[in-house]
Amino acid sequence: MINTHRYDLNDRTLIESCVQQMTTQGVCILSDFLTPEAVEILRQQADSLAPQAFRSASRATPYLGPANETFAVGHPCNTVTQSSVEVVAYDQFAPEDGLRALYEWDPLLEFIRKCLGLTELFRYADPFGALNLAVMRDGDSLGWHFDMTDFVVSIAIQSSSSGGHFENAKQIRSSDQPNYESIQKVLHGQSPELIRTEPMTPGTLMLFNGRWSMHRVTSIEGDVPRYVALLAYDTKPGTDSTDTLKMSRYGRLAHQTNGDIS
Ligand SMILES: O=C(O)CCC(=O)C(=O)O
Repeated sequence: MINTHRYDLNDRTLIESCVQQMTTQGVCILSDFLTPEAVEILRQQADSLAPQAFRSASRATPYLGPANETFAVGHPCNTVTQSSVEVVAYDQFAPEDGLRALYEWDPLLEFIRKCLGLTELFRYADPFGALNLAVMRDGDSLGWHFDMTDFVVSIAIQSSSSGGHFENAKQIRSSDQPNYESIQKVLHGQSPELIRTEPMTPGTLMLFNGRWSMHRVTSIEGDVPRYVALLAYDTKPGTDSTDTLKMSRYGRLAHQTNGDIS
């Protein structure tokens, strides 16, 4: 599935360049990471999986919480944006589905670990959240937000006919600089110079640190759904998400059988 003519997963120069991009830019785009044949297979499988996706909608600040009205009107902590998306959860993929095979393939895990400059990396232990297919249809969008995690790995599978752009206000804040002023300008459309559109063409693998870079997906237009795979990892083994997050994103909880989480 991987375009090994262009990307040798053991190539140290490639890995060093990814580490460098992640360190300096917080984003690393590997276009044509998958072969066109693989993208077509994944697209067809996504078409079959998409009807099972769970639809959710939310209104939240860029920090993913409710508006805090003790801040002035227009302040990022008091500004909510709308998001809506459908998600196919990890447990809804068949073992032979291409995306699942790719996610469970150890050399890819190793490659991503090295590109992130980490000594250890584990697949996420959330039975729903480890691998997601995000399906966005006409009118769907993801509002400006920061992620709660240091990195996200995504693979673009299908673009919508129009809209659905991944916009990024790159490294707009840092651990010691909340930079509310610039964030407010981006939120209110007053700083287009701070925004770039990441080229998420089908087959692209993107490594992204969304903790410091505010990002969104612009409104989808047209009948062709946007498909993006989200591959989740953690630096610690056994990391799971909360029941609240599971209920809001997947509409259900993992059920208990024989004392085991399944
Ligand atoms: O769909 C995408 O490209 C980005 C997804 C995203 O930003 C998120 O799930 O937080």
